[in-house]
Amino acid sequence: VDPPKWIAWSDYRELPEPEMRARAAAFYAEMRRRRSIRRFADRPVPSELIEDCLRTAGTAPSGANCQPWRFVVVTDPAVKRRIRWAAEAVERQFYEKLAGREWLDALAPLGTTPQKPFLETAPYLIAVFAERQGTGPDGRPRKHYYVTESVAIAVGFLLVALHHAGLAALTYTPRPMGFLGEILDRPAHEHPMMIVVTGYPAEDATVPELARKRLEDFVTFFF
Ligand code: IYR
Repeated sequence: VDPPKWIAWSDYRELPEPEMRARAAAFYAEMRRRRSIRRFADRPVPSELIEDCLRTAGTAPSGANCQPWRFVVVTDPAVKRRIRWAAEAVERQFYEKLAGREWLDALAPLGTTPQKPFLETAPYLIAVFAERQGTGPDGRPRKHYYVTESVAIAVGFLLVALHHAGLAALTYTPRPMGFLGEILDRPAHEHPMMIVVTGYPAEDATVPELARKRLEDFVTFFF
């Protein structure tokens, strides 16, 4: 392994403290407006927008910088239809058999059902896969580290980027999700993690009135 080349971090920009405070507050004000929605408009979204948001996702930190994420962007109506059919089949099983009373009770406030029309309505389905291993320069399998954490951070970046760009999104996780790799023809070492559904919200999109925890209820300042 070659020793790394170290360069000055010239991209870092220190800001005056008042500006830091203003930016932190403004960013929070923007992020608190984000919601998951389940009804999308079928209006088209420029692909450049999605590409830039995916570039942002690709700036996420990752274990040993393996960047073990793979995003498969789906717009083809026929493929979206296949994904919807497969997803609704596993959802019927989930709601009827797998979930159980406790889980269904926890989901009740979200009003979710086995029907997933958004998988066809939304212009973009971004299927997220985790590469359990990569390929080294010699073409041999190369181990990846902290794969789940790394991909989850990248998805977080993606959600922030989409919201910042003015799009709505939903993280969607049917279980089991093996059908996703089959439909999208992914290799076996890629583990399906979720589908990020994105586009404009439907005009009549509603969201449940949910409360977010207050800072004191999820942060401990340990001095
Ligand atoms: N995947 C199912 C159920 C579901 C589970 C959780 I945890 C949620 O936060 C939301 C839904 C569905 O999408 O209906």
